[in-house]
Amino acid sequence: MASVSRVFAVVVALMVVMLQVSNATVYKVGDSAGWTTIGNINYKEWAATKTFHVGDVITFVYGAQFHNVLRVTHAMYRSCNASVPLESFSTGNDSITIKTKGHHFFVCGVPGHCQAGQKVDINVRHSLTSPTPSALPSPTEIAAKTPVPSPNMAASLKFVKGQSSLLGLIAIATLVFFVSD
Ligand SMILES: [Cu+2]
Repeated sequence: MASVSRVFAVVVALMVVMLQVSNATVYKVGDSAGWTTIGNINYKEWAATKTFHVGDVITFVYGAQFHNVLRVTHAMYRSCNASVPLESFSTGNDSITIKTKGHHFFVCGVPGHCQAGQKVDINVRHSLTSPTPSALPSPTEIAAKTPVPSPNMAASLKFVKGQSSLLGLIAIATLVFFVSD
């Protein structure tokens, strides 16, 4: 029984990870045009059609000899002053995972490019990982009600904590079903 529980705990943990991975969206900035000054791409318009979430990946594809990607503050974004960037990327194929809510400002640091419109504001309004403790019983409550069969099961319960409410609910429901079996 204990070994079966252990295997099941691992399966549930993997399931949660896979669900979370499948929820993350990869956005290529500028779509087929990429990160460029050619064609006067309106990156503000591009971003306005998207709903970004924490965990999504923003990809900048460009000729590394022509452009770069600098993460900057709002003030630097507005004034196109990229002299002290927060982060810089220059491979020509840069994937940046959005880890927090709010605005993420990026500009091209090549002189004149930001002024020409090569700048984008990634605004994350919602968060997939924000915990909603009131929406469902906490893992500790469930653990208190049912005997914990193995340390791994306890670890997986802890793992579930902090995931989105839906994923957490699925995992906890599955665990409860199994434990009460
Ligand atoms: Cu550029």
